[in-house]
Amino acid sequence: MAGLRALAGGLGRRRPGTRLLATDTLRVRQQFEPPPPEALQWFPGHMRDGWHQMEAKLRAVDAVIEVHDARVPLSGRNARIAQALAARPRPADQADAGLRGVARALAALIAGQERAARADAREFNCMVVGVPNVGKSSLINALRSVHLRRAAATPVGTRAGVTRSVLTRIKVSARPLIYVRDTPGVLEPRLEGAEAGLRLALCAAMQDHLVGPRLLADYLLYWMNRRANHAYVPYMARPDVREAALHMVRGFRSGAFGQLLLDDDVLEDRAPPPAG
Ligand SMILES: Nc1nc2c(ncn2[C@@H]2O[C@H](COP(=O)(O)OP(=O)(O)O)[C@@H](O)[C@H]2O)c(=O)[nH]1
Ligand SMILES: [Mg+2]
Repeated sequence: MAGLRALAGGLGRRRPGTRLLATDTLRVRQQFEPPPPEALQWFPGHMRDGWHQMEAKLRAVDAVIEVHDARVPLSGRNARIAQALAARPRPADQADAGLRGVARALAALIAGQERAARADAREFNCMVVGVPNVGKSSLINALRSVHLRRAAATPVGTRAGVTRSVLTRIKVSARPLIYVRDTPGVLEPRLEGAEAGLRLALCAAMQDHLVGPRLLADYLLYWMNRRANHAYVPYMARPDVREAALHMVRGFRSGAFGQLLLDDDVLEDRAPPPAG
C-alpha cells in the first residue's frame, strides 16, 4: 500500500504524513500539469534534412505508406506529412491490416494507379513515412522477407532516430517490381499540445533522455489513474514494498529506531502485582 500511495500521489508529489489510501477511495489528479514546451520539442538537424529529402522525393514516388502506432493513432499524425500528401489520392486506412494486408493494399493501389507521366516505367516506387520509432524499417524488412525471402535491408532500433536519411531504394517485391524508400521519422517542429507530446514520448518517438523517465512515468500514472486502471500496482508496488520492507527491517536491526523492546506487552502481563 505504501507503494500504491506513493504512486497514486504522483512521483515526487507525496507529502509526508498523508494517510494511506485504499484503492476504492483513491483520489487521483484530474489534470496534469504540463511540462515546459521545450521539454517536448524535438526537431534535430537530421529531421530537418530528412524532411527536405522526403519532400524532394515525394514527386517521384507512386505511393506513400504512412505507418502509425496503434497506441497513438491521433497524436502520431504529422500535419506536415498530411499537408504534403493532400493533393494525392489516399487509399482507405489499413488499420490492423497485417503485413499481407499492407502488401495487398499496395498492389491494389498500384494496379489502379494513373501513371500517365511515366506509363512506360517498369517498376513502382513507394516511400514509407511516419513519426520516429513507429515500425517503418520493420515493415520494409518484413515486406522484403515475405515477398522475396531476403534478409533485412534497413536497420531497426528500439530508440528513435536510427534511420537518419532517406535511404536508397529497397526492393520488396519482384512481381510486380516494387521498390520502397525508408525515411527518418519526422515529428512536427511544434507539437500539438503537451499531452500529444507526452504520449508520443511514451511510445519512444523521442529519445528518452529529452523528456526523462520521471516525467514519462508520472504522466503514465496520471493517465492510468484517470481511467481507473491500476494494473501498475501489482507490477510496481510489489518490488517497491519488498524493498521498503527490507529497508525497514535493516533499520530495526541496526538500531536506527532506538532500542525497541519487542516483548514489552508480554513483560507487562507478567509483571508482579504492585506491592501493598
Ligand atoms: N509491438 C510492436 N513493435 C514493433 C512493431 N514494428 C516494429 N516494432 C518495434 O519498434 C521498434 C522500432 O522499429 P523500427 O522499424 O526501427 O521503427 P522506425 O524508426 O519507424 O523505422 C523496434 O524495437 C521494433 O522491433 C510492431 O508492429 N509491433
Ligand atoms: Mg527506421
